Amino acid sequence: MFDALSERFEGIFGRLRARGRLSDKDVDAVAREIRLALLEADVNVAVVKAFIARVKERAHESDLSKSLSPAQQIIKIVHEELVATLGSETRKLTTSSKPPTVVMLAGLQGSGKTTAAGKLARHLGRQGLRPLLVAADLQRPAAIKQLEVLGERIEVPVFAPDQGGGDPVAVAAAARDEAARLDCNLVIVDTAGRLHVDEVLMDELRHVHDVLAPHHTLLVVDAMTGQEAVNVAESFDAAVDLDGLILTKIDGDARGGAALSAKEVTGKPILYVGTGEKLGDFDVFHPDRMASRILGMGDMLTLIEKAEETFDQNEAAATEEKIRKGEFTLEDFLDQMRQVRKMGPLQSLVGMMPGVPKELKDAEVDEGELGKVEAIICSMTPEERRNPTLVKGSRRLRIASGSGTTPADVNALLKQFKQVQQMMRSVASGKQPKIPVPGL
Ligand SMILES: Nc1nc2c(ncn2[C@@H]2O[C@H](COP(=O)(O)OP(=O)(O)OP(=O)(O)O)[C@@H](O)[C@H]2O)c(=O)[nH]1
Ligand SMILES: [Mg+2]
Repeated sequence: MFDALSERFEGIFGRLRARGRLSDKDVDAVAREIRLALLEADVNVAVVKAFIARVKERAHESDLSKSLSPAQQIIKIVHEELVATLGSETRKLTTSSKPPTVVMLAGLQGSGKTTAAGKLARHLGRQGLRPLLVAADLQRPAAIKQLEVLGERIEVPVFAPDQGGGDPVAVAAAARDEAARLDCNLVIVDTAGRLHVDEVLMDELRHVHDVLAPHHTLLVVDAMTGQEAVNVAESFDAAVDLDGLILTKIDGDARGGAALSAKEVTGKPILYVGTGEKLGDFDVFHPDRMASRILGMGDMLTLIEKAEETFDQNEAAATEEKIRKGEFTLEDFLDQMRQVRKMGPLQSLVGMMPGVPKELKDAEVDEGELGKVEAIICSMTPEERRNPTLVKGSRRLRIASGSGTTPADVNALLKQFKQVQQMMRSVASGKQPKIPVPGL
C-alpha cells in the first residue's frame, strides 16, 4: 500500500538519521526531497505546497523539543502534518435517531460503489445494524444481479425491481417503506456509475438524492486514479451535497495521491477505505495510522513518543555538556541505561526501530547481561564510578562478589566503558557533539 511513497520517506529519513544538528539549509533540502516524493505520488500541487510550508515553518522554529534528535523532530513534524492532511480525526458514520439511517453511494463508473455497498453493509451489520441494500443502479441488469449476489453472501436483503430498466427514483422513493417492512434500520443505496460530464445521469442522481433525503451521501473514489479521482468530487458535491468519501482500491499500486489530496481538495473527510476485492477488505479510515504506514515508520512514532515522555530535557542537556567536556562517567552511563530501560523491555524497543534487520529483531536481547552491568556499577564506590582506573585487583574481586559476577565480567565492562569514553571524546572533539539517543 503506497509502497513507492513509503520507500521514498524511508530513504529521506534514513539519510537524516545519520546527521547530527540540522542547519536551516539542511531543513530546506529535506523539505525539497519530501516535496518531490509527494508530487511523484501524485498528490495535488496545492496540497503539497501547503504541506511543505507547514513542515518548514515548524522545523525552523527554535523551541523544538530537546528530548528528540533532529531527525526524530522532523519525523514527528512530518507525521503530524500528514495526519492533518489526511483529515485529523477518525470519523464515524452516525446513525439517525429516526431509523432507518439512509446512506447513498455515488461515484464514477467502476470506482467500486457496488462492492463498497456490500462491504459497508457487512461492516455495519457486524456492529449490530440491520441493513437493507438498495439497487438504484438500473442502467444495467447485471448491476442488480451483482448486488443481489453480494447480499446473498452477507445475508443482507436486497431491494431491487424485478427487471432492469425501472426508474431509480421510484426505487429510491420506496426504499424506506421496504426497510420498515423488513425491519431494517439501515438503508444503503447503490447508484449507477456516471461520468460527471454526463448531465442526464447527474440529473438522475440529483433526483434520487432528493427523493431519498439520505443522512449520509458518500462519494466512492478509486485510489488508483490518483488526485484526478478527487477532482470529480466538486461536481458530485454540487449535485448531491457530499458528506464524505470512501476510498477504494488502496491495495495494489495506488500511489497515495488520492488519499493525500482528498480532504484538502474536497473538504470532505475519508470515512472508509477498500483494501481488496474481498468483502472483508474494508476498514474505517484512521488518518494517524495511515500516516504511520505511509511513513513506513511502523512503531517508530510510538518510540518517539516514549522517548519524549522518558527523557528529561534538562538531564539531556546536562549529559550533552558532560560529553562535550569528556566528563561522562560510569554513573552517567548507568543513568542513561536506566532511562532507556524505563521505556520498556529492550526487545520491544528494538522491534520498533525501523531499518533494524529482521534477524536482529528476532534475536534475543540479553536483559540478564544488562542486569549484570547495572549490578557491577552499583557495587562500585561513587569514587570508582567517576574514575574506573581506581578499580584494581582486590577491589575487582570485591565488586565481582558484591554484584554476583566474576572479575572477568568486571574487567569486560570496564574495557567496554573505556571504549565508549574514547568514542565520546572523539565525537565531542568533532564539530557536532551528539547525545546518544537510543533508536536514532
Ligand atoms: N483491489 C480492489 N478491487 C476493488 C476494490 N473495490 C472494488 N474493487 C473491484 O473494482 C471493480 C469495480 O467494482 P464495482 O463495485 O463493480 O464498481 P462500481 O462503482 O459499482 O461500478 P459501476 O457500477 O459499473 O459504476 C470490481 O472488479 C471490484 O472487485 C478494492 O478495494 N480493492
Ligand atoms: Mg456498480
